[in-house]
Amino acid sequence: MADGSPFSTPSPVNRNGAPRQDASRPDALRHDWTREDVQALLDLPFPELLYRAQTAHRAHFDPTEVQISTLLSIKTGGCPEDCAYCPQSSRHEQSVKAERLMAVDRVLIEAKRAKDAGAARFCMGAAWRSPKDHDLETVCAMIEGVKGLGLETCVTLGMLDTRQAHRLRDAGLDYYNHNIDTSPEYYGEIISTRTWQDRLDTLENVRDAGINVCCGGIVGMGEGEGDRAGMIATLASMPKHPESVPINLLVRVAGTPLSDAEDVDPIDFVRIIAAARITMPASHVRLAAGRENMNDETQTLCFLAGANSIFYGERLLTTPNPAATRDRKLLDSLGMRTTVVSDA
Ligand code: SAM
Ligand code: DTB
Ligand code: SF4
Repeated sequence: MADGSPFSTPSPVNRNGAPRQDASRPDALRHDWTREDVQALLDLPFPELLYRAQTAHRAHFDPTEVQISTLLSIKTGGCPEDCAYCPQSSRHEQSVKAERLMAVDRVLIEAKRAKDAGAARFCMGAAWRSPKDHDLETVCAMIEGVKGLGLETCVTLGMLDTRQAHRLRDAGLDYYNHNIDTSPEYYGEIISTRTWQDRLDTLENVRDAGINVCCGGIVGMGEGEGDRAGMIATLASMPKHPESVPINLLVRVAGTPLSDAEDVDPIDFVRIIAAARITMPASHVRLAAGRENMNDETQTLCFLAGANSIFYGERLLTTPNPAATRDRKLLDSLGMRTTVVSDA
């Protein structure tokens, strides 16, 4: 019987080989995405891929709305890990100057500034392999203070054990960011001082403590297309999808081993955003680092492919991000708005 006849059983894949969405349950979340499934999405004709991504996006979100988060590096540089992309590793020939953990009152001044500029979430990053107990107490005081301003909180502090995850939960932490960065197969090419399993263990500790998970990765580190599919499949087959999925375009920093990494084709980057949106339809997909080197047209395609979150403000952790005025102008020109923050 010809495909498409009302009497035929629908094939589990469409004519391009991509898995079909179950039309009777358009909102159902799948947790069994394989690398091949994701590759089939990446291989779709671009208009088909974007249509699928927009359909998934609209089933869960208002496509004109963008969540905005502001980043602050609360402990910069001097990190003992050797992540090849990162300017904060002390193992690279050149790295940013190591600083001490910021004082709580200085962090709160920055958080208030971010709130006044319209951020909904304040994300604090520390260049640690894992936090020491007395530093964790200071971070907990930051979390309590930032929440008191009416902002959502996110921290990224490296590896956590169960006890540390519970301590952060008790301080009221909303999100923990811990990226898988790439595929399991490529991980060892990028980082040698910890394992893929270390990463998964921390994610499990965070999840079990009841904290929302922010987990994504980086595109542009010399990985193959299969690694990109493997990264998205890993995220999308977690028992619960990360609530936030940051997709970073590598920021190439002089002195890091990846300073000369090849350019990423912008359309390939948009395809990754679309695959994240289709496979994790109810999650916020963040167009994260790398926007400073992206034109407005590519960013617009990312929004059309389902990105609904950005980092907002002149700095990421140690590198520049587009000026707030440029972002406002872009969002205004697209008729898009940012998620409103309620007052504390
Ligand atoms: N030290 C902690 C850790 O790695 O878990 C937290 C801070 S670390 C800077 C947070 C994330 O920033 C990394 O996992 C990586 O995904 C991202 N990142 C770091 N350097 C980057 C770069 N040059 N370009 C894009 N993303 C980067
Ligand atoms: C994420 O996925 N990207 C952010 C945040 N989580 C912590 C960090 C981007 C860092 C880019 C390089 C820098 O500014 O140092
Ligand atoms: Fe350290 Fe995090 Fe940078 Fe890796 S990504 S070197 S763990 S700060």
